[in-house]
Amino acid sequence: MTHPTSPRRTRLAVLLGTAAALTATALTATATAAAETPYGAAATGTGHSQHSGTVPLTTYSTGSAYQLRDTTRGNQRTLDAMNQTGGGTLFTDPDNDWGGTGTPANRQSAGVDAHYATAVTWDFYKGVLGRNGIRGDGTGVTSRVHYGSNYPNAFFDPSCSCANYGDDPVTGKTLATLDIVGHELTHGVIASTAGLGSAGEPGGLGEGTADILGTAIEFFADNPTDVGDYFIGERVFADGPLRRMDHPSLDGHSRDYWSRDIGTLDAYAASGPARHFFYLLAEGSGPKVINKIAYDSPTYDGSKLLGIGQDEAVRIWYRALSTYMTSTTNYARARTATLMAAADLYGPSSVEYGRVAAAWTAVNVR
Ligand SMILES: [Ca+2]
Ligand SMILES: [Ca+2]
Repeated sequence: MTHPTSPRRTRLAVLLGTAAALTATALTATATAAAETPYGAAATGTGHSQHSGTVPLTTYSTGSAYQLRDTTRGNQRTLDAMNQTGGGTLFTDPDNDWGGTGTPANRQSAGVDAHYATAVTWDFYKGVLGRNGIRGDGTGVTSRVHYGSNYPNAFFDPSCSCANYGDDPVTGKTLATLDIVGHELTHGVIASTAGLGSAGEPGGLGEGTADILGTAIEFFADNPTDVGDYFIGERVFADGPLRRMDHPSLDGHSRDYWSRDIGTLDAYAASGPARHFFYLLAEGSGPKVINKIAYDSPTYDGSKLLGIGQDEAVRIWYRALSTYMTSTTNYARARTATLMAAADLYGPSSVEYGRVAAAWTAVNVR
């Protein structure tokens, strides 16, 4: 259990992209425009990441060097923020082999994590959900790693489609893991779809949505080093994952079930029932081992639930988000939105429809 005044609690309260963080930082997406050249071509490099092992990277050859720039996915670029909170320098490399354990190669390794996970996120949204980029218009994301100094946090700025990742001062690791990158970029998807507010129940649903899709992206990557799990940020911090989905309150902060006061809590605590709903819908209640990790998900009323699988649960949540949710959607309306989405996708008499209703009831949203 986490003590309320521990450093970890402070981190929870600010972690992963609040509206205040977004407005506090004006990023310049054009910082590296001068580094680009019209005469290069896409290339495939090799990245040595901090969190995901050795991974392929789509890079860009200028003819004399390589850049962390992906012209096959909306010109996504990855920059070194050089421990500042503005500007940044596009990562370049002479031989297209990136990262590693040495210095300065280790600075590149954080860029590898971000560039890789941002490409996976693009492929997930396009391949699984038919969405063309975070904004839906084919434009890519600008990522910046080594943001700030001793900044164990990350955030997304929709105004420039820019994602920023700091480094944890304890472990020295970048925050740009598959699930955190997926979480941050999903804040961009939310901004382009439902536009869920940042406070109250809509704020909780926004953070829940980011954790749900971030987790789906981690599973989608099928990476043997960072295997899929229902934890958020499990690879970064010395004291374990930030949040979990099967039993949210085990982080010492989140709520497992809806209650009348939930809209008065911070958005991370208030996101607990959304995460828990998704886990129950996907995997069901009670003990279960997934990728060698043991879970045991409880229900509000002691009901025993069967899951429909993560793939269908993701499709239902995304359709609800992109079709029925709005800036003011609360938990009761999220239940309605997901039921409408389940009816659209699988029919109003489907097994899926019934299990959506049961999973909401199991987190006390009736
Ligand atoms: Ca993992
Ligand atoms: Ca995870």
